[in-house]
Amino acid sequence: IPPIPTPDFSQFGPIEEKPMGRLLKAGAVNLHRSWLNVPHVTQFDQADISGLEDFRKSMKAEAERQGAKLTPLPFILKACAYALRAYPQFNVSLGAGGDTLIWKDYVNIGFAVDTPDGLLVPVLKDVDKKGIIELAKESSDLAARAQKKQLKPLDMQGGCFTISSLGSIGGTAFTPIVNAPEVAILGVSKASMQPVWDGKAFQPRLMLPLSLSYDHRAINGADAARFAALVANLLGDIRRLLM
Ligand code: CAO
Repeated sequence: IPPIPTPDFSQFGPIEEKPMGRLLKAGAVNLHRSWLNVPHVTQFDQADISGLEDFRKSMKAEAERQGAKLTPLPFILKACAYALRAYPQFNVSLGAGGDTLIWKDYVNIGFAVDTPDGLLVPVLKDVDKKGIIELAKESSDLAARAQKKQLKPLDMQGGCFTISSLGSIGGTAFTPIVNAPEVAILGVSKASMQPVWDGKAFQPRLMLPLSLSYDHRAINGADAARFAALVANLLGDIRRLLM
């Protein structure tokens, strides 16, 4: 790879060169490795979360009494766990030689946490077996420990899939980098009210943008479209999670 030139920036204005922090350096290595090794494609979709938001808001006080902050994240975790079981080709890693697939019969999902020192990805274990309140509590606890640099190595290992949620900040879509050796990652952007045609008229609906990046060596585009559509359908009517 041709190196990027580093001119003497000081000839254009004042500068200061500082070492990168440990976390930033580790993140840079991981992201660069994934970017160079994985042929990425990103599939975009959107979920109508109008009903989910009504339900979430109606459950917030009850969740708080149980010690949980109910954000959209635990519902997204649950929908992804369901989709990973429905489409197990997303719950794989490529074998060392690149000619085998390692299929996993467990569903652990990491989620990106933005900290002042860089990105951390704690992993929730057995997401398919846990309830929404439990997932809300565990994800808040892991995010809080990530902020305080109290995560243990085991808290960040064993992930099958990652969620990167920028929904509390903004944006309409982005192209997340697969967290290899996982083969897919779901980016979540900010939900917004959109006019949606119901066949007779436009209705105001709360739409959540989803960006699913995947390793095209392991997953084909049609399956990615199916996976994203399933996640969108599950979030559109969370009663489907019981089916
Ligand atoms: N659309 C609209 N609002 C959203 C939303 C979405 N997609 N997702 C969250 N929100 C809302 C929440 O509901 C909450 O509002 P209420 O208090 O009214 O319910 C508010 O935004 C704040 O949410 P939060 O940030 O406290 O909680 P979270 O569960 O959404 O996110 C965490 C937790 C750890 C994922 C988040 O704090 C974080 O660090 N995100 C950044 C991840 C990141 O950097 N990714 C990039 C990686 S690649 O460089």
